[in-house]
Order: sequence, then structure tokens, then C-alpha cells
Amino acid sequence: MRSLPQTDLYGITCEALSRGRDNLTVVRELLAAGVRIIQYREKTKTKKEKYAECLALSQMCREAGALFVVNDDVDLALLTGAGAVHVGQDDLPADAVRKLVGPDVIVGVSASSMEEAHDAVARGADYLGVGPIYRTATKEDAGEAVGLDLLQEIARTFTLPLVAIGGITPDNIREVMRRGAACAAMISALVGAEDIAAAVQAARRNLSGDGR
Ligand code: 3NM
Repeated sequence: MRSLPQTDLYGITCEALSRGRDNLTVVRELLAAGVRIIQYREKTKTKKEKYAECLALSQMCREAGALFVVNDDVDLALLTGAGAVHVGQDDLPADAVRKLVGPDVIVGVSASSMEEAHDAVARGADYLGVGPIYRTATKEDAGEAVGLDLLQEIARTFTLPLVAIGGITPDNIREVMRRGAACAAMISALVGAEDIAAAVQAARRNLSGDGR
């Protein structure tokens, strides 16, 4: 079945923010901490490097029962048996991606406005990444924060799952989920944490209401 796993956290790689740890080490820690969606996102590596990392990460995720998502590179997603591919507004549109990946791979699309959400849904996206919810320095061209109100409006308009992204931390995740996100994507708050397992636990403590 082609659907996003029901889970709270969506971890995304960024080796430059990982405190000297490599992506394999970081993903191993995320999986051990119970994160069940891992997106491979690296903007500066060569295709060859990305291919080798995706092969290893895809297998690690499969063994852990986690969904492996490749950002942007549809070819890498197909070649490494990823369960999902995520594309932004400057990448191939979802209907074109679908032609390449077939019916079984999940296609996620980034949306930062109602118009982009409508377009992605019309083109058959399986989930939307909505953001940046809060201001973030992690993505240079992320633009101004779109905020929780847009997230809530999109959640009320569509039935597909929403992955909130941008500036999300263990401290603000509860509010993000309350406004209609199916799960919360984090880069710096997870891969940049000194203790990754502690960051995952802190997010889950907050979500369960024990953190305050
Ligand atoms: N996409 P952090 S914001 C990769 O708004 C990405 O679509 C965004 O990093 C979007 O969790 C973003 O460190 C960066 O803020 C998220």
C-alpha cells in the first residue's frame, strides 16, 4: 500500500550539520531511537557519493522497518529501492515523477502556499511537505516562514497527510501537530543534536504532554 507510515517524526539528513558524524552514523542513531521515516537530502555531494550512501541507507531503513525517502533524485530513489521520493517546487512535478516511479512509490511535494498545495494535490502527490513553518537557517532559499495558520488551512482543505517542516524542534512540535500535521520533519534539531536519542525522546515527551 502506498501510504506514509503513521508516525510522529520525519528525520532528514544533512551531513554538514551533523557535528562531524557521517550520514550512516546519524541515520543509525535515528533508527535506533525509533524514527520511522528517513529522508536523504544532500545538496552538495556528487551523484556517485549520493548513490553509495542511498544504497546503504535504503538497506538500513528496510531492516529497521522504516520508510526511506530520497529528496529530488528520482533516479536514485528507483536505483536504491526507496519507498518514497520527495520533490520541491523547482523539481519535476508530481505527475511526471509518478510516470517514472510507477504506482508503488510514495511521492511527496513541498508546498509553501495554498496554490502550491492545490497544484501538488491535483498532480497526485501522496503527501505535502508544508513549510517553512518557522524561520530556519538550514535551507538557504526557504523564504519567510509561512506559519501555523497556513498549515491549519491546508489541513482543513485536503485529506492527504501533511509533513510540517522548517524550524521545528522538540519544544514547538506539539503545537505543529495540533495544527494538523501528520508528522514533523526536522533537520538541525535531530542531526545537529549532540545526543540524537535524547532529542527524539524530548520531542516525544512533549507530544505526549509530559514535557511541560
Ligand atoms: N524545506 P530545520 S524548510 C529542507 O519549507 C527544508 O520546504 C523547507 O530544516 C521547506 O529543521 C527546510 O533545521 C529546512 O529547520 C528544515
